[in-house]
Amino acid sequence: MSDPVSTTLPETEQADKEFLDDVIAGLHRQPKQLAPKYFYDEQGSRYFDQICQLEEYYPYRTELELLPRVAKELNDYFHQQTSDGIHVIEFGAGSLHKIKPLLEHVEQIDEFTAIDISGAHLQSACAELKNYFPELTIHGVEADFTRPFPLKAEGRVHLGFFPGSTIGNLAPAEAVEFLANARQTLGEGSYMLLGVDTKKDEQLLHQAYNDSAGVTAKFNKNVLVRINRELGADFDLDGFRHEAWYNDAKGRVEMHLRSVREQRVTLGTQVFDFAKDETIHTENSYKYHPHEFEDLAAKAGWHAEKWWLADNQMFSVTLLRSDQ
Ligand code: AVI
Repeated sequence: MSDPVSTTLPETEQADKEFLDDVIAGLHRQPKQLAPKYFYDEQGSRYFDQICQLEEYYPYRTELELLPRVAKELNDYFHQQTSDGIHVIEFGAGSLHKIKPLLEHVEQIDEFTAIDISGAHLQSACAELKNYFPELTIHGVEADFTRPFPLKAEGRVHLGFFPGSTIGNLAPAEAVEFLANARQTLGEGSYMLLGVDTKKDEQLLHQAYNDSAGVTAKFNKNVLVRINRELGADFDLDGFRHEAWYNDAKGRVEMHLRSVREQRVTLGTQVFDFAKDETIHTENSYKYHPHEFEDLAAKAGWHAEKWWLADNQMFSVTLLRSDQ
């Protein structure tokens, strides 16, 4: 019998070229920007895991506390819908902590595919998950989860899983595109379960993205460390400061790296000039009321079947069903 933990490796060179092209294009834009997916090299994934353990960063633990209730109700729901086995596909899987309540409570799940951009991190997480659930067939796939992805298994019930409010890191139009692509990947009659951060008191949002231990600042700056190391740029790390604030009009937390002085950065033959106080916009984290999210998902052909709200209203989980 073959090992049920399998891996698909990407075209590394193509990924490097895309990283280079995106960084150059992003730093030539006005205002300058970098895509948040580039936070997640090995070190960046580690920083993110540390963020999830912080007292101030409520999304991780609030969702984790909510998921067992969601999973128990989902178990009843799926027993009413189908007698078939369920294949869960997690997009942007990271450390695979969130899937555990689903695997513990939804009895029909017999196969799990984890898709993540950070391959090394994913493999160790898949191996660890296998220790907890030895009967489960597990696939780890290193890929950009925002793109359509060919699923091998046909004729099964597919449940997409996208926890952590990672959908909030996409602009609304991109989120609709992602949900439409996911619908294409998962196929007709499929389902999707998403964790979505809610709108809330600005002060709580501010604290969550400006933690007192400075981990979020390291996470944010790590993208510059990565650009220096992998692309040979010469960013002076002390020349940039982490900043994050809630943009009420847009309903999102923005993260930026602010240049503390006038400076020049080079990357190969490319030259980027920074004015004092100019920023690189590194991340958006959109927050949605459940009904706002329902409307967004509808634009991608999904129907909101159920949603759950944490007791303190700080986080929501929505089950979508693909419209026939
Ligand atoms: C992964 N994502 C949902 C996190 C968020 O809250 O937007 C990333 C993060 N950025 C700063 N802290 C955490």
